[in-house]
Amino acid sequence: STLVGQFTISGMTCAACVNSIEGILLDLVGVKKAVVALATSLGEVEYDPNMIGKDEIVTAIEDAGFEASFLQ
Ligand code: 9UX
Repeated sequence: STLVGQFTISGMTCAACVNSIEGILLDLVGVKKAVVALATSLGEVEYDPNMIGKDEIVTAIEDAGFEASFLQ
């Protein structure tokens, strides 16, 4: 199955941050798609909830030095 989740990210200051976070997310087992936007500070992931949860996704982003929280 697939869930879609949106999250806010703070700490992104240049375009390379976007590529970095997208790469980190796509490396996580269970994440199928990841899109991050610098201008809006928003991100969206498609993930398999049987393989990964929002908590692990947030932790991966925060381990890279950013703050993240899911909208719902
Ligand atoms: Mo730009 Mo982001 O030099 O982690 S890559 S600030």
